[in-house]
Amino acid sequence: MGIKVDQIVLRHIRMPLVHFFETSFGRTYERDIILVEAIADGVSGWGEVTAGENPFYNEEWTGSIWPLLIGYIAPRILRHEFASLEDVGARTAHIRGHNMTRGGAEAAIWDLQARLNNEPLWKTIGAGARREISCGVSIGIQDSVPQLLQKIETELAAGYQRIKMKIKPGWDVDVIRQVRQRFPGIKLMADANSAYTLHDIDHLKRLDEFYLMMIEQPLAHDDIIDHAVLQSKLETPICLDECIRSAHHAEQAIRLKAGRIINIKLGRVGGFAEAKRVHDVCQENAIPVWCGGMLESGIGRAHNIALSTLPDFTLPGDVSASKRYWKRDIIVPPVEVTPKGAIQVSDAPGFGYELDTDYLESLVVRREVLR
Ligand code: OSB
Ligand code: MG
Repeated sequence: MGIKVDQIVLRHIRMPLVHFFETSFGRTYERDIILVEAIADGVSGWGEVTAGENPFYNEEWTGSIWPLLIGYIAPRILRHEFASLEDVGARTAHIRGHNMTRGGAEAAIWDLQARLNNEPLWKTIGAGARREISCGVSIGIQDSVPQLLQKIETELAAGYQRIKMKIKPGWDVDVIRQVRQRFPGIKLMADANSAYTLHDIDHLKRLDEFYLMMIEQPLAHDDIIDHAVLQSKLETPICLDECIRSAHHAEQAIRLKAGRIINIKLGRVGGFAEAKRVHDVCQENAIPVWCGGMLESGIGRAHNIALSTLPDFTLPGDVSASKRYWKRDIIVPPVEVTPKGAIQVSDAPGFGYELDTDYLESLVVRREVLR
């Protein structure tokens, strides 16, 4: 192969969420998303930068992405001869942090290569272990417990295979107890987004009675060592999200027994090549993985579906139907979930969906063409 990008178009789009989404670090009402279009020989590949509107999940946010793409990433990608897709991430690996921004550009080039090859992205990734992926949902912190119970009921009725609820101090043990009373048999897990410290060990141990599938990232966003201490005291498996930003981190976390499950997010680890390496490390060590989400538009969602067909993605992920987030998505058809809570994997070239170009353009608030 070998690939050379001759033009990059950046778009900043604004999309209102159907319902606000609340995590331990705050509420989101509408998404500001940066899309990367990478063009070679008149063919376009698409990437989505998965960072949020504020630097609260990690250091990246809408405002950091734009100048980094223009000033550092695009100049290193444009007209560079990449011998292999594996080399794309390496070209910007000297940039500290900002994996989601680097990953958005990297993913666009993987998608571009898939389209140049006229093959589905999952094939380019070397995945394709399954024809459909298992879906769970992530439910944000609600204004009241009855509201949460109602939401869970709706998602179960739609077929979703597991429920993840966001927790934070003041919205944890007592709320989970009520959820468990109402839904004793469901696959249930909790995501703390780094809201606790080791001082909360006794409090977190109280979660063991609810036989959760896992608790996700209870401690600091950049911590692995304290998670190992906590895991040795908890029966509930810990799943690591924020703190796994590379395959090396995954190796270290596994060696220290900091968790028993890893959530892989394409952007958080800087793109497809590193996501595959994280996957491989986990698979070699019998650590199951699942695909996390960042409230993506259809483009990021479609990338997540392709990634989720790697063999070690054995647990239901957070990749769910477009309509849970968007009244109208920028891809057609939108991502749909079967009554059994699965998404069928598309065999169409690239990320497998068409772009709704007119709608996409109507959402653009900023654009930059780089050559
Ligand atoms: O920690 O998984 C997370 C959304 C924004 C930031 C962090 C997280 C999330 C989610 C949503 O849980 C997952 C989704 O896209 O449905
Ligand atoms: Mg998480």
